[in-house]
Amino acid sequence: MNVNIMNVDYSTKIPNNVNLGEDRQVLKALEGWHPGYMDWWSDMGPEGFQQSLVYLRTAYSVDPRGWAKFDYVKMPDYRWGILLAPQEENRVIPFGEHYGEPAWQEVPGEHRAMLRRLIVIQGDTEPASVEQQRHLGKTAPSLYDLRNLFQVNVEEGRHLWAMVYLLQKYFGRDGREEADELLRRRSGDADSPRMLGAFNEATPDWLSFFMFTYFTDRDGKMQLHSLAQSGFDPLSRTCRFMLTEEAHHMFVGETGITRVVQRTCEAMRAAGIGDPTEIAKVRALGVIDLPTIQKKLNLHYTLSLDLFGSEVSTNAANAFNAGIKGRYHETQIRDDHRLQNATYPVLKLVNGEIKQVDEPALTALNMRLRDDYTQDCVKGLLRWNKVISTAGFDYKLTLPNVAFHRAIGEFKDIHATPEGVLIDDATWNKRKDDWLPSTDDGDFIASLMTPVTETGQFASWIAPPKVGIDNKPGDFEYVKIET
Ligand code: BYC
Repeated sequence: MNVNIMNVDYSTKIPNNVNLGEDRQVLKALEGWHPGYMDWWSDMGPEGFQQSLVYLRTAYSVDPRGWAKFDYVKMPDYRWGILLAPQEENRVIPFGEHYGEPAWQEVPGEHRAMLRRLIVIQGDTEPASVEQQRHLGKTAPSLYDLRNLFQVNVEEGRHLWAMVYLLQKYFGRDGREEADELLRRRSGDADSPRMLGAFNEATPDWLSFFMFTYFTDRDGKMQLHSLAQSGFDPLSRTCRFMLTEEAHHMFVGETGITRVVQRTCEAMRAAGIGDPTEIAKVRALGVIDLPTIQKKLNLHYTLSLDLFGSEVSTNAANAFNAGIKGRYHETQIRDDHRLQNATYPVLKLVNGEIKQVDEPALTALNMRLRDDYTQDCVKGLLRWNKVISTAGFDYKLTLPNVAFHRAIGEFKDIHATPEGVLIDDATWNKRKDDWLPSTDDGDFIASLMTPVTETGQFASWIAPPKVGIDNKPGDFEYVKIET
């Protein structure tokens, strides 16, 4: 591998490894977009803390062995840049009608609209999550967590840059217009919302933040993996590098939930509580009871399932046929990579019952990706349940049935219990607070969200992490707060 290709050029205003210095037109377009981005960051990025020094990791190379450097940075000075994984020599399109043909270095004209739409949707989620999380700094349970929040935020900002680069370099004037629109839409705005459902929901507290980074960022992982297979090579390379950053976001979610569960179990043991469903007693200890954690999990998992689109989708089939969006780990799958005659089992509503039906594999690609996602989600649940059982409690966190609480796809018009039993509207209305966070649950969690800003200290409801970021000691000052 050529090391020069991997190292990032910091000589232009926009750090990059795509030779922007010699691509005057795109550099100019990006420099033109930059002030609008900075305005957006100052209006919609983390509230407060913009003058604080944050111990952040910045990418300085795309070499997987050592791509990041840690240092104190003020967030507005973070070097957002354009970073693509190195070009693979002789890469071919790994699926669809163009299977085996050389990967495209330019946008294939016939698939231009579809490609642009997928890039815009991906791009739209990145700033949306920053907007959803902007107020969380005020209630961080520790400096360690505060730093992780900001790391996630600056990287989502960089992922927006990544998509904007593709739009501006490869899609001419309409690409530039889409890039501007990405800064105009706002999460949850009545007139100009973000494009996908989950990105217009509130992230009201830190438990939601951890659930979001576990479940919703994991949708991001699956979608990025599928786009990393794309026959459009610049998109593939962009997504491959984004995935290296994404891993930390899911780490934040997984370990965050582990630490909440651990703290709850420790507190219950210390107080001699044997039954985790004695909610009032557990809450009196200043920790979040396991049934409420389960409700938050139900909410964020199902919102994230909706992000996969309909189970049966011609959009998905077209994108696959065109060689634009592949399957998770496409190149490792042993089949013809065209799926002309294959079928895939899909859960559908048939005569008022949830039934498994074989559908053409091509139109069932969203379902397949969603199944891969669910398998990936289970790993965290095993870890959290291990913490609970090791502490001696008989309680298990579970993933709800895919028919439960859905707004997209087969089950959007019916109600089901988390176990997948179909129920009528009246039963749903009566029971939904047993399964999803209620106003009371929200108020209780909000009551715990008092900020902790002393080094090495943690809020009552969360255990400290096992190790620090960049191997720093427990009392490390991850954020030097300036107001
Ligand atoms: N909300 O054919 P269908 C991330 C629309 S997260 C609202 O079933 P398709 C991140 C759909 O657009 C990953 N609308 O869907 C995480 C279509 O409309 P049109 C983001 C929805 O196209 C955390 C119609 O319904 N990346 O990176 O097969 C922090 C029929 O849809 C929704 C991507 O999603 C919804 N949930 O699949 C930061 C990758 N679902 O066109 C970042 C790019 C569907 O008929 N996107 N609709 O008007 C895609 O691959 C696909 O567009 C989707 C939908 C998977 C989203």
